Amino acid sequence: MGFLLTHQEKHHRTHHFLVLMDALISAAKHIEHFYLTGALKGNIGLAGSVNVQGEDVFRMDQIAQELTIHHLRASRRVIYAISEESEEIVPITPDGRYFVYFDPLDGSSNVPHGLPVGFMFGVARKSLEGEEDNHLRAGKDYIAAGMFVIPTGTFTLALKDAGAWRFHLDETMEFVRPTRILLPENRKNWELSFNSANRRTYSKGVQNWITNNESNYAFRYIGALAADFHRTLSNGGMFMYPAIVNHPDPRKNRPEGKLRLMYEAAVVAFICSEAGGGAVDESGRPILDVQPKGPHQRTALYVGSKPLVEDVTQSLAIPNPPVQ
Ligand code: FDP
Repeated sequence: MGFLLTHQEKHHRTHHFLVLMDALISAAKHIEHFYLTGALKGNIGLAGSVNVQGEDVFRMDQIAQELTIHHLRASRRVIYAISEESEEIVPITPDGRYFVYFDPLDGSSNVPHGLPVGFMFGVARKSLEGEEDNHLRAGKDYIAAGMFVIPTGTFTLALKDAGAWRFHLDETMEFVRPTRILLPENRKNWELSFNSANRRTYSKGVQNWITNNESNYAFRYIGALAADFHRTLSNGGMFMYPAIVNHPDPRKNRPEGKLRLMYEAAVVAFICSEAGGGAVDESGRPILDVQPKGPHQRTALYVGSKPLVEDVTQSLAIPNPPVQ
């Protein structure tokens, strides 16, 4: 909080954002606690329902959702929230100041194993001049975005035009020791991260790009965006979740991509941009420029070190070259 207070004072900003951040951090600490003790308390089983994306809901997902909404409500600073766990936009405080887009427990296949998951969020502010129409904001209009990697006690927060910062949880449950994150230019530790089982379902351009580049880099995939992207930020390289366009069963194609724009792709794109990197969708368009048409819109994602994102973008521009 000291870091944020200094930031707000330096930029002559109000205390409202601090109250909001306090709510998000409190929610994350509670989720962290429930996750750490989840296996013993029986919280990591299935809750027996499916969410708006048609996926199984784990009990932890519900706990994380309820905790987050509770803290956002208590802050009295949030007009409405969009959450992966709620089909409808969640109205919170009509005279609030911010919009919060979040996924309280991203990477749910890791939950039954107690392995890393993410609590990811983006924040936009209502228009302070003129009419507010409550439209869904594109990533370039977020004022902050962050991700807690649970239960590792790490928190990465990016503030508009003020950098990406990583914090660590100390023994008193405070996030301390902010370190500025800039993607390393030296390619020595760069990594590629994608679900390699899907590679033959990608566009031919992307398949060729992988064939031509994969031997230059280490490969890592944990299966939770926040955890995989955490490595990308530290080591450099690129995380990608391309569109699925060549599945042997065409019904399983996902030309629109898998990840959600507002609380997954735009969050990591915002953080990456503040760390000196880039992010594009399947058409090579910057993720931060994509204007959401709906709260749960999906997108393909290529995010990480600029030279790699720019390079793969060239392959995206080639519709369907022969596979090499
Ligand atoms: P999950 O479906 O397990 O919740 O969109 C969510 C996400 O995880 C990301 O966190 C992760 O990067 C990706 O999907 C994993 O998808 P695959 O299992 O298809 O690799």
